[in-house]
Amino acid sequence: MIDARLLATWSFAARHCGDAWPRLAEGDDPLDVAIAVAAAVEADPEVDSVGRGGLPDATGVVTLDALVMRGPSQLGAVADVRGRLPAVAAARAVMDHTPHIMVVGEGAERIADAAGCARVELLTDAARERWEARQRKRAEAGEGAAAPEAPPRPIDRGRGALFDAGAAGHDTVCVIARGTNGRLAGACSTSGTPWKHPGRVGDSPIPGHGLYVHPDHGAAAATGTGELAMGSCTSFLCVEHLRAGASPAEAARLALQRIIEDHALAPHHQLAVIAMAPDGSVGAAALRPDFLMVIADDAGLEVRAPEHVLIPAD
Ligand code: SD4
Repeated sequence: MIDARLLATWSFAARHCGDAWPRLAEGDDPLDVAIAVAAAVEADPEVDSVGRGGLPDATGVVTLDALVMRGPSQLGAVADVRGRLPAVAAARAVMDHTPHIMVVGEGAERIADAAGCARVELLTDAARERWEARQRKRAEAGEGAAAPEAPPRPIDRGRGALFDAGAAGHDTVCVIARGTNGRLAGACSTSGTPWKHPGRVGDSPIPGHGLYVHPDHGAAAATGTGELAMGSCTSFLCVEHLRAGASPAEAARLALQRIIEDHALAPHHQLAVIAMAPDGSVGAAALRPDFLMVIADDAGLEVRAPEHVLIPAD
């Protein structure tokens, strides 16, 4: 009997992993289950950065990016999607119903409509109030209202929300699943960096950057400052370390060590990597503290810190 296991980023995924776990344990397709968890997080307005409830771009518009993947020839992604949920279902439709891997903007919204995604106002009152407060603050400070701004990093105290009231950060739900058939699959979804430039796309929907799955070598996903992962192909690199024989925690640490080597890090930069080997063993690493991961398996549901934190608390 092959052990099934679910692995996800941030404590806000715990309830949704718990809900989906019985399906995986009973033999459901791991991609279906990973997508179900990501879709549930997207729909949860208490999650302040993914899907409905996510913080908007500089112009007050929430846009979503998503990727689903079973392996190098089975994957689909969407980016810059407005007003549709779940974005992961649209990504699945790109995989299942088009010869392409990524579709963006209006084209992705058409695919979402054809896939039966709901038309939803993604900007909640709470997110709008935070955007308006940010606009006021910047106007008072005499800064251009739409100028780029470095967001504070997300802090996970295990209470669901990652950002103190008035602050803004960024994060993503990444889910990796191993089914009872031993197959791996992954799904990730994000509303990206708050106050991002309109049209900005991060690492999450890009294969090998925000998520990578190889059926023979393992799976990895990243959350945090997308621009770091995009410059160093973090998820792909992590899976390459798995392929070379590293444990999941060590593979994640090595992928983040490359980030430290490649980038001049700023205080708001954070990146965390979760990894699963083909045998179902899991591990994670984060550049900085305050990242939590979720594991659901036969032993129950666990929310815990990664094995490695490369840069100690300030
Ligand atoms: C991005 N990595 O768009 C994604 C989402 C995020 O922390 O901000 N994650 O950069």
